[in-house]
Amino acid sequence: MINKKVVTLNEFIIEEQKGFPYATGELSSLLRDIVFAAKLVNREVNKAGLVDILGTTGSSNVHGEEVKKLDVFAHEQFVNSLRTSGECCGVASEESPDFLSFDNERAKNAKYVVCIDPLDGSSNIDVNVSIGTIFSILERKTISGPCVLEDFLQAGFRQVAAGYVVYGAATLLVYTTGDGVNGFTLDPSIGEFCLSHPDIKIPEKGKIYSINESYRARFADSVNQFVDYCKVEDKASNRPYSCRYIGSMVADFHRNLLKGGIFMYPAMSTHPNGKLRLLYECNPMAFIIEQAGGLATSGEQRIMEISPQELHQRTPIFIGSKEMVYKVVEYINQEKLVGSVNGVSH
Ligand code: AHM
Ligand code: MG
Repeated sequence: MINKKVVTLNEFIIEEQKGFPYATGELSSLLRDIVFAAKLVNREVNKAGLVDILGTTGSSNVHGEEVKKLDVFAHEQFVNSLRTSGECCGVASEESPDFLSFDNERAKNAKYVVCIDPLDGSSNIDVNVSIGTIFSILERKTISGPCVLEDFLQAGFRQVAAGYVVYGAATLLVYTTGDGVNGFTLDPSIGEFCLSHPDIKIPEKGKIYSINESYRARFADSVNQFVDYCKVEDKASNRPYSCRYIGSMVADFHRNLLKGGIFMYPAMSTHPNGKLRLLYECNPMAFIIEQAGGLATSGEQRIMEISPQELHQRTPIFIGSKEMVYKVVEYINQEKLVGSVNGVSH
């Protein structure tokens, strides 16, 4: 049997850095700090089933310590790791209404800010179904001193790195620094992420569509027409496509990235901007999908070109295999055209 050399994430990051002769190592170091926190979160996620034995959240455990909700725990791990990293001057987290600015001397002059959803897929946390962490790294706009809101409010095409961790049957980390997408599986026996999915490319033609169809009555007609199109029997285009929806963006996205498909969280009559957040859910996934050869749009424009106005801004999203995204946009544009002809706007 050929004994293939295992490439650990650390080795990979160092190799990748060598490709940039002027790299200072700050980004590599920041990535490692995020990965370290992810390992701590992973350990806790794996123990989640034991809460009934060790104490329910909000109560005290056998050690007399308060048992924290997992999403709060995850937020604290990432923030602590980034605060002490020295490479990050502030964090915007789904778990915090305002961004956090780090005031220690090294952090104040650090080059990067991080936007993060520490534990996404909240409805799945208590039921042992895959959840994830999503992160986006931006170079700050200000030069030094405490970070400000404008450092975070940058369009997605300015991201220098983005990634996610899926805590599933195995724990995987997928990330990009703008030079392709690579995936690493955590080997729990050695505590290292090892390269398992080099240079990921999403198939151009997918066969999976992921959407919460229970909101059908709230979607635009064009979205429903696309979903109906996915269900039509047609040998030539391999339809009907399969519907798969876990309700954890990271898990749904990850499956579609590897197998080919589209994930949608559209605008709804009740939520005109959909549900998902631009800075730490949609932008990082859009960066990854484009690097893997796919597309991400709000239906109106490329996700990574949206100019953010607020930290927790939401946007509708259609993301995945090129052909499927083109198709749904075709329906959306058709609806707009008909609307403008009839003097109705959607
Ligand atoms: P959360 O940040 O509260 O976990 O919500 C985000 C999650 C996504 O992971 C998932 O795609 C979506 O919410 C599912 O929402 P819904 O239950 O409305 O389909
Ligand atoms: Mg979330």
